Amino acid sequence: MLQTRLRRPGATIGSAMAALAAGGLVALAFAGCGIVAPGPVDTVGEVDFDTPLAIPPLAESHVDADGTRVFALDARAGSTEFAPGVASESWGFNGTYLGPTLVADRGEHVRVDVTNSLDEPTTVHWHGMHLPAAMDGGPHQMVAPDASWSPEWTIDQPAATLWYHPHPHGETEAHVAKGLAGMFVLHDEAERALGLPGEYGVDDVPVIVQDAGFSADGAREDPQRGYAGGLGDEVLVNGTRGPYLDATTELVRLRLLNASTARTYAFTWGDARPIELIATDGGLLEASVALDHVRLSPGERAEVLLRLAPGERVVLQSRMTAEIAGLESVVASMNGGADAFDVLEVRAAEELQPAASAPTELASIDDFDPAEVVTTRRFELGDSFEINGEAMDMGRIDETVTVNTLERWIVENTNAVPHSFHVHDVQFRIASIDGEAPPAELAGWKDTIFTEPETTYELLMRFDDYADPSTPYMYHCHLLWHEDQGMMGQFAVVEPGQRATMSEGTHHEH
Ligand SMILES: [Cu+2]
Repeated sequence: MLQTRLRRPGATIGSAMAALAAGGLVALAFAGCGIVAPGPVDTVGEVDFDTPLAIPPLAESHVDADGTRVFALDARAGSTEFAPGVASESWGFNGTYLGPTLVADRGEHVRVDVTNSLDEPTTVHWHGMHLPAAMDGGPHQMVAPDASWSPEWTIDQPAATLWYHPHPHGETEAHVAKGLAGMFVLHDEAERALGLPGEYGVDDVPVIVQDAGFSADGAREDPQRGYAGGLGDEVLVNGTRGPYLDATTELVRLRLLNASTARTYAFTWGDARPIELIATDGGLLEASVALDHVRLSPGERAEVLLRLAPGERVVLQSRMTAEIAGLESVVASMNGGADAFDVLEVRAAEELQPAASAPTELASIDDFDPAEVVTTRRFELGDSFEINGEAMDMGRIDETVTVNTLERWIVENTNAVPHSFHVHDVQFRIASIDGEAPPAELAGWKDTIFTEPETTYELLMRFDDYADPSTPYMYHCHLLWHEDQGMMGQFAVVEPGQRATMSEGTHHEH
């Protein structure tokens, strides 16, 4: 538990605006938004690590007569004791905070019976999943209070760490911040054959990282806000404050998910050992990469391996710098870009189960052939909550994609602060960043990227199937406040020659 002396000093609107002005940026776009920029936070060495890491339960499922694996998720309100004896209002799936981990195999047909026990509408979006638009859980698949929704699809993508969270237009930040999020793990035969750590909660551990604000007595409170949105001055893992993980094996696989609404992390080990990255958003890399840090913006995932010696303690930290944050230093210091956190302590047992060495080759990833690109599109993330100069309009299809084609999406952040870019339905590859090949940690399958200021990203993605002219998928900034403000657009996948047919008033309400 953090000590109260770590409360961040109150910053003022004046200092926030001074910081923004000093950066010579976004003043017009972000002024008037009530920004009270948070001051720098450093909890390194100050976290007691006195609480066992909560492991989200595995979601129960049954297999129907037709072979469909059926899960059930119920979005509900409740209260959670983030500090013993201090109840805070929270939301969760099948519980009071976060949700169970769904696990499925490639090739399985799955259905999730979603019920909404909240007193307001929400949705459940399957982030990173390749599936029909009508099953995607975006803002057109609203689930009314007391209503239910049962999307089903066939898992048809490599083993990966995906997740689920609400996506109601204008309310996503609030719904996620209250606790509606969970992990969705996919396995396949190729991944199993590698013999990577795979015992859930033992040597294959979900690490859902979220920042939060707390009052001195331990009740949750709304965090201060920077340009990206709310930035809490503490970090929770799986909803646990001050968490430690007892490890019993020589090799541990951590599935890092940044489920924060606004904060970007730079994960490192406290003893400065390299962080061994094996997978990104959409699955395994071709080979592991040893890194100084793993940067994850909201929505991104990373699987990392940790090799342990008997009895040692290793602390997962986040040490952000202005350079990693893509911010000028004065702006970084007021927007989480200079923050350092103790995140999770891993405690190795005195005797550890031996582990085979991890294979050097993890997956074979075929490159897309740029010569096969049929359509090139451009997306400008400008100095407002807009993409290509337009805010999200539920009744407007922005892009129409022909099914079974390869596309090139050029995403240019022309702003002086970072954004991010998430595409539904597909996993993409980064072909280039400002004309250069991406670093190894960005060379695999991605569905969400951190877009640095004044930087251009060339993405290649293939739309294999699921044409539906009447139901769009989303692309958007995954800083949830920005998304809620309208930094989002819609694309429909259609058959050759077909036109997207959705128009205002034809939303699929359930
Ligand atoms: Cu943004």
